[in-house]
Amino acid sequence: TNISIIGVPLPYGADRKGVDLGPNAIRGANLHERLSSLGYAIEDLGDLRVHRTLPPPPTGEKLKYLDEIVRVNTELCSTVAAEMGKGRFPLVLGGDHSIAIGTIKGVLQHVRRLGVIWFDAHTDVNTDQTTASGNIHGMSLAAVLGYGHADLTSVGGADAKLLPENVVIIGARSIDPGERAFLKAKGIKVFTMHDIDRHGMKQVMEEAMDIVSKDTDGVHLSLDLDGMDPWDAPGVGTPVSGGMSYRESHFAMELLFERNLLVSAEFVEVNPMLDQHNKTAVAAVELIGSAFGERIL
Ligand code: DIR
Ligand code: MN
Ligand code: MN
Ligand code: MN
Repeated sequence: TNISIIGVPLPYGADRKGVDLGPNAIRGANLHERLSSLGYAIEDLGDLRVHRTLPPPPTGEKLKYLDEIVRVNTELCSTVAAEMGKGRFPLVLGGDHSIAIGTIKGVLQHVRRLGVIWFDAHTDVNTDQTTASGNIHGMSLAAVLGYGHADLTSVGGADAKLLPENVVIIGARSIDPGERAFLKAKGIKVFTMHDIDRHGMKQVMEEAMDIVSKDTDGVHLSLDLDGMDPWDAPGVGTPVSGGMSYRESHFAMELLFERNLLVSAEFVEVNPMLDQHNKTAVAAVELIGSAFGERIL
């Protein structure tokens, strides 16, 4: 496999300074060395251009920084699609989780029937109708399913979308009321922290992988570092206690590699300004290592 690394230093979907520094923090934690030593040929395309400063949105805005988020995601979508067209594996580094819109829409241009594993403390299925924060990183999964503001759902073409039966969310523990209703209405499978406690990561991952690989031609991993416990990944904008442990998260990645399902992946929400000794970027690189075949022995 040839891997194309694409940095997306976008902070606007989280509306929090520092997450724009995520891609370089992840590179700085020896990402290239780690993947090279596993035998992959890597090309780092660098970072997409993102406007450095924008005027703050009016209070109560339901889609903060919409235009810039749509612009960057549209560019990301073309970049991801182009790399996949060359037979390469896109590895996208965030930036906030709104970039899942561009990544997934780009992947969908090549893999029409796509499964998605969404690793997150949250479920990111708000729309402009349900959001309390106005932060678009809480709306990205809804957008790629075809719900929400038309500017978001039409990135890379409105007809390409994910089907709810091909998506699983793992690690959720903070779900807004509107999101709960959405997940139920669409029948999206959510493995909450309660499910991981009850059944263990092995069973959860096996069920999850069965679901996302059924009638699909490839799986995308969208991994929000806040899915991990803040003890192991403190450098995130919206930490929620009681998350997946260091080992549980690793084990999930190891199981994913064994099934060889992935066609693309993204690691998002690393915020070095909120981190302790780059711990969260290091965790991201270690998870990437496991997802690409690293083993302890
Ligand atoms: C919350 C937080 N549900 C929102 N979402 C986050 O703003 O819509 N997603 N932090 O990762
Ligand atoms: Mn998220
Ligand atoms: Mn999250
Ligand atoms: Mn590892």
